[in-house]
Amino acid sequence: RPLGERGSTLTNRELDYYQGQSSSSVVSFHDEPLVLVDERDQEMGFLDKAAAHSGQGILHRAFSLFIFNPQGELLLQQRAPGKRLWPGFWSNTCCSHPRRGEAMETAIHRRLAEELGMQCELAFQFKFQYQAQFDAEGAEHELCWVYVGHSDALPVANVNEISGLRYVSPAALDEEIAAQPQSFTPWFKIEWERLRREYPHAMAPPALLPS
Ligand code: DMA
Ligand code: MN
Repeated sequence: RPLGERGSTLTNRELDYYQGQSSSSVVSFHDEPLVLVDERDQEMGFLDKAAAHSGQGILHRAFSLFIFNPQGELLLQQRAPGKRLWPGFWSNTCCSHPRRGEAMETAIHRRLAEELGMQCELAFQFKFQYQAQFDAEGAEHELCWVYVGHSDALPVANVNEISGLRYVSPAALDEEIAAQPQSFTPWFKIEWERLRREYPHAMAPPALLPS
């Protein structure tokens, strides 16, 4: 199957095969200026990424993307070994932060292209605040906006960010999280539970995919 062809029958085996085509451009930087916010998501200032994630973390604006294929399966990513926080953990399709002066709408599409080589319409669902400690020196502390998209496009992983990709059905994912909670990132488990409970219609595949 040529790269770029829409693959509604894409299997996890094909997904692995095509990762041979992965990109390796550097897309994350410790000195990216992130947006600090208060509990109501009002901008409070700016701080570089390393400082915003050190110690217990300083509340900043972030996003999490969930992309489903036409079978209603979620595309999961495994975080690359070089990630400072939660390397090797399985997580939602894509996560990152808008930078100083960057609109959220711009940031989500930028990062999806940088990490997965994908373009996809994304629908905002909800935002929430959480703090999660990774180790003594680092944590996430975010006001995170959650988006859902539907696509059968072939993802091509950026190897600096992603070490594995796979599709999983919602029911199988529920079981896996219950059996192996330590394999998944903390924000992903919170977001997944809420999407399952409150946003089932958003996860269901649309009758016709936009072309
Ligand atoms: C940060 O994700 C955002 C969330 C929601 C945890 P990340 O660590 O993958 O982002 P980046 O690589 O930009 O630091
Ligand atoms: Mn963060």
